[in-house]
Amino acid sequence: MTFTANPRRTRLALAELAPDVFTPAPTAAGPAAHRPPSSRDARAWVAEIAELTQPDEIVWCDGSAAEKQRLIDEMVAAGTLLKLADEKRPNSYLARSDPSDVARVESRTFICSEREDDAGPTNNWRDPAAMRVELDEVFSGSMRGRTLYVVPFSMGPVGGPISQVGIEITDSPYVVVSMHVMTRVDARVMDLIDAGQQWVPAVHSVGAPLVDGNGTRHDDVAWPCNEDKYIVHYPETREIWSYGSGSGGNALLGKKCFALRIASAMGRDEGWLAEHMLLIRVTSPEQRQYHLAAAFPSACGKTNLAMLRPTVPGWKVETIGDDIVWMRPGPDGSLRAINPEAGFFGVAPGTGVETNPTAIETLTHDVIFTNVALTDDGDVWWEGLTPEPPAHLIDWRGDDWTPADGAAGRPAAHPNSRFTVAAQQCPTIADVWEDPAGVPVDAIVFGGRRASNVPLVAQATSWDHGVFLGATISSERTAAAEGAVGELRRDPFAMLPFCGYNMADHWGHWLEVGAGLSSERRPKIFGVNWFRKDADGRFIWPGFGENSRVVKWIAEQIDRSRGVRTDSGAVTSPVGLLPAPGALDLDGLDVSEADLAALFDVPRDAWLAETDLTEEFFARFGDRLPAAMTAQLERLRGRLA
Ligand code: GTP
Ligand code: SPV
Ligand code: MN
Repeated sequence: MTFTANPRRTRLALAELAPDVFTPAPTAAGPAAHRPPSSRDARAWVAEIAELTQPDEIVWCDGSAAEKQRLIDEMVAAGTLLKLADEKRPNSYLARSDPSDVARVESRTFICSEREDDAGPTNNWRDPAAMRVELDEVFSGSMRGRTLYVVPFSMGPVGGPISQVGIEITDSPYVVVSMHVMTRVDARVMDLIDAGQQWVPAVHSVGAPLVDGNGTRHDDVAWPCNEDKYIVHYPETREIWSYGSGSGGNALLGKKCFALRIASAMGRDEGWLAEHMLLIRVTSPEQRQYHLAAAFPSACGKTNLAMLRPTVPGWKVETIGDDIVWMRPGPDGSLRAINPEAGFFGVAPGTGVETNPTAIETLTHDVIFTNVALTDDGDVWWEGLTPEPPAHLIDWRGDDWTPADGAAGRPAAHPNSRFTVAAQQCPTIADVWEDPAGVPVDAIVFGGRRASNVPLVAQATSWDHGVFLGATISSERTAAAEGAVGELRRDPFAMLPFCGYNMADHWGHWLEVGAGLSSERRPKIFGVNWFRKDADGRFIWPGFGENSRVVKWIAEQIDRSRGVRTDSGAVTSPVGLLPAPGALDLDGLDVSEADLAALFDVPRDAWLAETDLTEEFFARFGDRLPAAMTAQLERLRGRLA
């Protein structure tokens, strides 16, 4: 393969893919420091990393089924994967991680921009030059005795106008196989890179060389990792370096590292958005279609809403994505969205026939499970899969487990145990899910896990108000990252751990992108909260399939904004528009008047107290805070007063 940069060839290929809807935006606007290193030589880079990490061999991956099976067979032989019973769960496997390597490590996630201010107060900033020196040391010889895999991948359909490409180098076959499922690993990516397309280099090592400094070879373990971890991003040069973890977002670098942290910085420079959102197509009984993108923090219900099975008769929801959405203004003034991923890395606990039957159907074959429990007949189990646990299990650590252990507070599956499965297997996947030009977004939804204060649903009164709703999300912490579960924290745009630049600039960028959309096609913005509790700690709203009632109201509000419906669907409140009496379809639902009132209660004193906390939070951003956010806060106070 020759290596000549020919950007024009790529441009033409991209435009051909979606000629009517989209012409690719020019790349590399902005200051020189932000210019992507599109001319970086991929093969020289691989050689350089191999020189640094000293693997035994280098394998270039092509994304083929044969390659995947070969790696799986090797991992089964090595004890990294356990094959599940074929008659129960064909072509499916269980991985048990090291007990210390079960979730994202936010405290070891770094944004290394030239200036600290560009990372902002919500990120761990490190000086890029100092970090490069540190990482050179850390990665030196880190792959001794192992194989270095070169994984060329595309986020979004290969060559699509909203898509991006990268190469992950990793010494973990579990990561390679997971990348096969979660991204498009494809040899054609090298053609795009050779043609001059910008690409993201991503280096990953589990940090467990098999040959030590003295040249002595050690046996491998089932889940190699290192106590010392680094998840490092250089947003300006679009580089990722990850060390010490084999787990999820720490190691599958196409996901949070690229598709959110690096892509958000690309989007800032190039006029688009990379968000922690699900994406669905909703169809009404009248066959009208709506596309919704919804941001919720980790383990707060994106997969559930992405696979929603409506309880409201005649309504249909189809899945496009469950974790990440890239959105670009289209030439018609709409905001067009794709799911850049190719699979789901979903939370297992709580996934059952009652809560998410679509996921259960998706998981019947060809799944990699991580840290769930093993049944005596070679299948998997986790809390919430069935109402009653089996009498005996092997838990996620590989130990015997009985329901008595569960009662004693030792779950059989880790709370952040996950399934990795191809999106194509989802029975509700939309036929447009791989459209390179994306779908036009009609509504953007922000949500969090809030036991109090935040109503079931509220509509923003303007784009700016919607950005304010996103900026002020707070949510109770979940097991998706290290930290105290249940503690309330600010999670603006559900992007707190994922924004690759100053969060206040992110809000400013949203304001700007919104202003550039046509007023008819600009999405409407909503806030939702499925998690409100009563005094006894019970969820007031039944949630799951019943969330379709809220989705229906959102769709009808879009109809109203377009003059398709002329009835009045909303009443004002200090925090936004709430469903007018009777406008939220509660037909056939057993919810008391008192509960309904509690779901929409906006307690004035508690909200005034929240505005004080918001003011404190906003103050952390100093003069980077957009004036529109302060104005929205003052207006909210005015409405509460
Ligand atoms: P990441 O993959 O970590 O980004 O998270 P996600 O947002 O996709 O998480 P997921 O959808 O898997 O969230 C699962 C958790 O949310 C489980 O604990 C579910 O029980 C809970 N959940 C989802 N929808 C609802 C709902 O409508 N009501 C209630 N009470 N819980 C819900
Ligand atoms: C999340 O934590 O938001 C996830 C899982 O989606 S991980 O990919 O591990 O970040
Ligand atoms: Mn996520």
